[in-house]
Amino acid sequence: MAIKPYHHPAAGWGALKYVAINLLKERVSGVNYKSLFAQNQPDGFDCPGCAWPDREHASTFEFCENGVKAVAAESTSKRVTPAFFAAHTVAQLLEQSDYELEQHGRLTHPMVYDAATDKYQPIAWHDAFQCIADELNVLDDPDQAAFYTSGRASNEAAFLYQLFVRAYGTNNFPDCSNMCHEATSRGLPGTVGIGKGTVTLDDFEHADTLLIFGQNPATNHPRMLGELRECARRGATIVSINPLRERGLERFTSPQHPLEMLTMSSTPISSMFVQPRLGGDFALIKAIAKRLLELDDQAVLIGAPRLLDLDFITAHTSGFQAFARDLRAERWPLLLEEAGVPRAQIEQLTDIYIRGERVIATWGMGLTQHKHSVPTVQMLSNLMMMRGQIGKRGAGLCPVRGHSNVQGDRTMGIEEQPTAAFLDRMEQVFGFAQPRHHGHDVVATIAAMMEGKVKVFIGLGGNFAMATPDTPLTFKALQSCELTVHIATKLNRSHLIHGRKALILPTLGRTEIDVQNGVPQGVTVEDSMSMVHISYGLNKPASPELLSEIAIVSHMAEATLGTRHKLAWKAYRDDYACIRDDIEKVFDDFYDYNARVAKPGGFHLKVASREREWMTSSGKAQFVPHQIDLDTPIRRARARHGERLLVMMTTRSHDQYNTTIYALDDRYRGVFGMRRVIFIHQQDIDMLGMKAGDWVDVQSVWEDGVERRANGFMLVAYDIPRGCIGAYYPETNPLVPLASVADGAGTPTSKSIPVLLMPAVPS
Ligand SMILES: Nc1nc2c(c(=O)[nH]1)N[C@H]1C(S)=C(S)[C@@H](COP(=O)(O)OP(=O)(O)OC[C@H]3O[C@@H](n4cnc5c(=O)[nH]c(N)nc54)[C@H](O)[C@@H]3O)O[C@H]1N2
Ligand SMILES: Nc1nc2c(c(=O)[nH]1)N[C@H]1C(S)=C(S)[C@@H](COP(=O)(O)OP(=O)(O)OC[C@H]3O[C@@H](n4cnc5c(=O)[nH]c(N)nc54)[C@H](O)[C@@H]3O)O[C@H]1N2
Ligand SMILES: [Mo]
Repeated sequence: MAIKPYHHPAAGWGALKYVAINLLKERVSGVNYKSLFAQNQPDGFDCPGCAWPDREHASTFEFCENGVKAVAAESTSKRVTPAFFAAHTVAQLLEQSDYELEQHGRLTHPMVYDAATDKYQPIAWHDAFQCIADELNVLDDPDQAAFYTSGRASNEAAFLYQLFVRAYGTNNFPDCSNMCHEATSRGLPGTVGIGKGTVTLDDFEHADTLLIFGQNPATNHPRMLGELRECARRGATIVSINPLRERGLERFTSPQHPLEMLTMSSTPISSMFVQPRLGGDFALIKAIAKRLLELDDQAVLIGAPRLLDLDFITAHTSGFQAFARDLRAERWPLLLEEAGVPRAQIEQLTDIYIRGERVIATWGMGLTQHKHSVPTVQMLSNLMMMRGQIGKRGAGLCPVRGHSNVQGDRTMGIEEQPTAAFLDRMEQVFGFAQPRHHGHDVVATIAAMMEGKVKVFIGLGGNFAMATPDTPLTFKALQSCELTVHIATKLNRSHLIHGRKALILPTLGRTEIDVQNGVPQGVTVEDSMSMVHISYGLNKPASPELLSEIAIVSHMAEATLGTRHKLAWKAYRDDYACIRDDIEKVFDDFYDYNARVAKPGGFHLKVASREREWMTSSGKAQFVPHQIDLDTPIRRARARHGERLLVMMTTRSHDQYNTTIYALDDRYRGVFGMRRVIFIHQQDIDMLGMKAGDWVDVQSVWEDGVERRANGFMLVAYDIPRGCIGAYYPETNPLVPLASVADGAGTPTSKSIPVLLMPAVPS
């Protein structure tokens, strides 16, 4: 265990060394090395690492540490076999850490829980499907079941899953997106009409200014750094807006550029770092908008060129007057206090924004996991609309998604609030009535389980128990279910926190060859920039028993629905092209689907806002004013506890993929061999009367009388604003109250939890 500040550029030799030492030699002796080079190639597989797109002409291997880790984790030679389960009770497995559970390797056989022995035992696939069907068919109401999706599921699997679930009769589709970019998906339709980003990679080649909000790309989207490198070398201005000064956004050595590697040189990435308080982005963005309006007023007075893009505002938007009125009325002191950024820096940032002819704003979890995330995303679109920075080359909105197909899953109908138009179309194509009332998202699903209203949980991938908030409560919720089912590649804690009956159904990963009827099948995904492409696995499946997600979903559907609906489940699983044929019938934008994905690079799905078509009720892009919320749980908690009240963000370390812990280091933040740390300002450590290296317990401050604690974290002095602290997820999820969600999106507020720190009680 050590804390050693990192002074090198991101990526470079550090990344190569990690891969060489930790992965290739020791952990994944069985990996098909070829597969590491086939990621994101026209004839290879889509990297399961993240949703950052690839250059269409990707023909050379792009080295990405994240991608290598994801592929290696899936290609491990270790196996979780029936013998493994026979040797461990569930109670014994629960003693192991998430890191240890991950290390056991790939699941090989369908397993069913046996309460008498507290062990999982093998079950025949047919019996597993029958068990699911029996449980689903005895429920009083289809709404008593919930169907979770994690964002690795392919378009085809997701489409079949929603078809099955809607035929069964519910819209209960909690998905990982509910915890991720939901604020983007709910916020953007109100301003620009569609909940997706407006840029493609081509725009990165033309942008002169990039604003990076709340993202840590060196860890989470390393290939994005390659794009930022090119932008920086062209002279574009890159501003990093993040309470943490992320080392990975300072300098970057590109593994793609041998000279840079050999000379150990690097490219500076961000030219300016702005460090708002946690959740301060809303006020910061609004402050920039206000400053811009003030400068435009001055320009009018002196007869200088206008700073607002009046042509755009007039031709394309509605609501500007009301928005401007609200900006003028907003108080500077409140904006400054809330943003936590000095006025001089806000002015500097406004100047940078105004100088930009072509500006891209990107954002990640730093914007989307707060109470006011929907207003924040909308304020950012307002700001971009003021200067017409949407729907032109080199400019636009760029939410950077996480899971490699999380955007595609939503496109395919994994949506607890489906539109009437979509359901009408489903009804037309498939000829049966669709459930019309909205279903449960993640948080509502947990609440419904607690109330006994959801009794069956089926998870298509993911790790529901660990990814969700309020861990002890979520555990109880899952344990109160009649049946829990997990379709998974690797063992995780969700499989151990089970209902009265429980199944683990092992499936093929994206890197594996999926042969149906003697023909290798491809599946398609949509990346963060709406490019749809096909992916073919290359590795031998981890076990001959594995079924593809598509096969599992179609068998569950057949067993459950019987002859109730005439759906072509067998044809779908025999030839995935048949699924795409039906997807095309439901979504016009997928015309000629099979032909178009067969082309290298695939195709771009139309995003109306990118073309300045506004799918809002007014038919125009909409300015939406928002005020600072003065009555929040955090403000109330601060009123009670004063400066001892700290706001905590939960984030990812370098060596984890969401709930999967690959290793215990966070290289760029200088943390080695440990995860239970708290990043905190030195003056806050002093304020607490403690020292860096001291151990603390954390307690959240919420208003329901429930004690939420996470114990045993070491204080690490860090460059983070006062009053704000950071720690890793999922260890800190017990601190996130289930009811603490983003207004209008339901996303757990994982980046702003009011907490108190106290000296650790030795256990
Ligand atoms: N290696 C790896 N890759 C991944 C993942 C992984 O776990 N590991 N996860 C995938 C998934 S599902 C996702 S969604 C993405 C997540 O990728 P990111 O969006 O980068 O998510 P986080 O690591 O949670 O970090 C968010 C960043 O936001 C900053 N931040 C926190 N609060 C605030 C705030 O209030 N304002 C601002 N401006 N910044 C803030 C943090 O300091 C941190 O730098 O990555 C994907 N890729
Ligand atoms: N406190 C806090 N909580 C958070 C976040 C945060 O920043 N802070 N981030 C949130 C975000 S952005 C997200 S996206 C969620 C992530 O939530 P999830 O998507 O539910 O979690 P993952 O850890 O990505 O899921 C990993 C598991 O998926 C399974 N798996 C992997 N590949 C495949 C596959 O190809 N098929 C199938 N069927 N299974 C597979 C493996 O069994 C693995 O153990 O967590 C959220 N939770
Ligand atoms: Mo995510």
